[in-house]
Amino acid sequence: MVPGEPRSGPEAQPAPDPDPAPPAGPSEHPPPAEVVLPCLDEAAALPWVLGRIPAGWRAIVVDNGSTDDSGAIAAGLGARVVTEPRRGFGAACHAGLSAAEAEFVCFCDCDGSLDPALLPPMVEAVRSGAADLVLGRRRPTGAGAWPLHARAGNAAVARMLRRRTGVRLRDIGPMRAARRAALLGLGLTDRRSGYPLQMVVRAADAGWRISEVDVAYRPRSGRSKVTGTWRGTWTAVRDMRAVLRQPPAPAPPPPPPGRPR
Ligand SMILES: Nc1nc2c(ncn2[C@@H]2O[C@H](COP(=O)(O)OP(=O)(O)OP(=O)(O)O)[C@@H](O)[C@H]2O)c(=O)[nH]1
Ligand SMILES: [Mg+2]
Repeated sequence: MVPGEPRSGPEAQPAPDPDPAPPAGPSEHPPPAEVVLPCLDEAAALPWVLGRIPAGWRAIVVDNGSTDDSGAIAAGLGARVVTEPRRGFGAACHAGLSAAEAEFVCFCDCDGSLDPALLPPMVEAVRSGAADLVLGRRRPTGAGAWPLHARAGNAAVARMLRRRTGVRLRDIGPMRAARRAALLGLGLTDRRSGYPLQMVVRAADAGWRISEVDVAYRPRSGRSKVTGTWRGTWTAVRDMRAVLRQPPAPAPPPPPPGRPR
């Protein structure tokens, strides 16, 4: 069992620590799991998101050029902050993965739409060998959490993924868990909106077992950047199409070690 329980309830808003610990560097004893949180101007959501990181785990907030003090706020709340000046969701996610040290790495959006407290069972599924990659299937908690055009686009991508790889997923969501070394072995190259899809495609090509679990999807805090804007949606669709056009990697890396055969 991977330890980890939420430190606070959904309504809790932990106050910034007045005397925060210095950001953690390379550790002799890394935590059992780390949560990579790509972050572009998410000051409003950070207190809740970081308050929901399971106890004993570490948050890696990847500051992707924020101008709202997100990096300082995250550090003040005890997160490890990694700075990635190159814009793009994939650039931020990959900087976090590259900086991570734990055996298990999770990804979660940093806008308050997804609850990191739901991650421990996902990691446990990987640890136990039940799956190699676990995705959170987003279940909107109400109107406004997930605009219709974004849901339709996502469903279309899921259908294309199935045609391309045979893998049946109902959502290509951003919340995930897998082994760090195995993720690095996928050699992901996309640094924009195609990153999450490329991860699934390459994992499928490599014979990973991919599963999904339901996770609540709430209206984000702060200003929408992707699904709430035409430009963001268009860019995401273009990036994902480019990923699906890529031929399978010639010699896919073997499935992650340590799983029962
Ligand atoms: N869009 C975008 N998000 C980034 C970037 N770098 C980091 N992020 C973070 O990536 C996460 C996902 O981005 P979101 O803007 O929530 O994308 P989305 O959920 O598809 O759409 P909205 O919530 O409607 O904006 C958030 O935590 C962002 O702060 C970037 O360059 N672009
Ligand atoms: Mg969002």
